[in-house]
Amino acid sequence: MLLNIGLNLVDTVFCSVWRFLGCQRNDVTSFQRDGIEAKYALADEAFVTLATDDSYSLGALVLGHSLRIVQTSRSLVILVTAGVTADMRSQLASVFDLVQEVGEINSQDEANLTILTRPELGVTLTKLQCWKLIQFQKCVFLDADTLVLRNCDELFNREELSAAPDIGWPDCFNSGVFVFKPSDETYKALVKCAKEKGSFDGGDQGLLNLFFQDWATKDISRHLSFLYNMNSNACYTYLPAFKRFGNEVKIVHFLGEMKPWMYKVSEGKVVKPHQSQYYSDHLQYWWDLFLSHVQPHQDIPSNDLGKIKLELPEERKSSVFQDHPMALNLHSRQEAWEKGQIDYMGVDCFENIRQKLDSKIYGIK
Ligand SMILES: [Mn+2]
Repeated sequence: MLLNIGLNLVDTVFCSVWRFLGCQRNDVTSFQRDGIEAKYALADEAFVTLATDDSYSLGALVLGHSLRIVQTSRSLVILVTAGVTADMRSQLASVFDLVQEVGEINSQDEANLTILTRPELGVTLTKLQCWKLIQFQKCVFLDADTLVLRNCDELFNREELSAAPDIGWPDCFNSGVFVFKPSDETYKALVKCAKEKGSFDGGDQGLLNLFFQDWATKDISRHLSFLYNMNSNACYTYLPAFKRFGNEVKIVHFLGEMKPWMYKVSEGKVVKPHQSQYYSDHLQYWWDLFLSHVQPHQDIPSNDLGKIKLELPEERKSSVFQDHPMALNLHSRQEAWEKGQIDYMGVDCFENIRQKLDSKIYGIK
């Protein structure tokens, strides 16, 4: 007993000194706690993300390191599903304080019963399981395709549900970054809402906007600044604002089909389909973190980076890794346009559109 208390004390003091020094965590021996990999006593607030396969886990690893670099004082948690391999889980455990499996089939769980009647909500309900992390008082959810540029621990001063407006429909919030309070009651109510109303966009964003439908009108303090969830494409839609505020951005969100890990990299530099200074800074930062913090722990030859762990649909596999990811096939490009996800700096850049018009009108190739 006394020995236990002593060991705990040593552990606590060691962790505090370790945190104070801001050291890399990878060097610390991990231990198992109740089947959960964890290294430290958890804080009562946490950043939470989710990975459903190994490619999103690469995003999560970079996100985790970006949070360590800005020296957050909160715990880092990742929810993983069966699609994440054991190797990847142990890598995740070197950055995250808690790697929590979710989405197991359990006939007692109402979420699983809901999936039986509404299979399209499967992944959505997986994300909602973040509300079950009731060991934490408050959490901030970050999509695995976000990247933290500056410390944003002040987000924990906000209440549920705080989020930034969605660039496509600003009366809705974007569910890539949100502040929430874990609670079994809220989780059950969300599942009930999913079952009864579904989601108007088929994903978690549509469902959460239904559930927290007074977000737009009730309390302005629940509106997070766009600086906490800046769509990495947005600088193109309102360039003067980006020039004015862009260097204050705290969290970048790589929306759209092309994720950072899908780009090619050559000698440490991202190969882009089109020149674009601002966007490329964020993309390059993502790759700088990947190359310095993630890749050294992967068994991937450097020229095969990002390829091996990716699990893309067959029809896209061949195209996304070409030098010019003119990539996405016509059907998915049309879908992306209809969803407002226009690849302004890639295949849909003005120069390409002009060339197409020229070729149609003047026959110029
Ligand atoms: Mn996202």
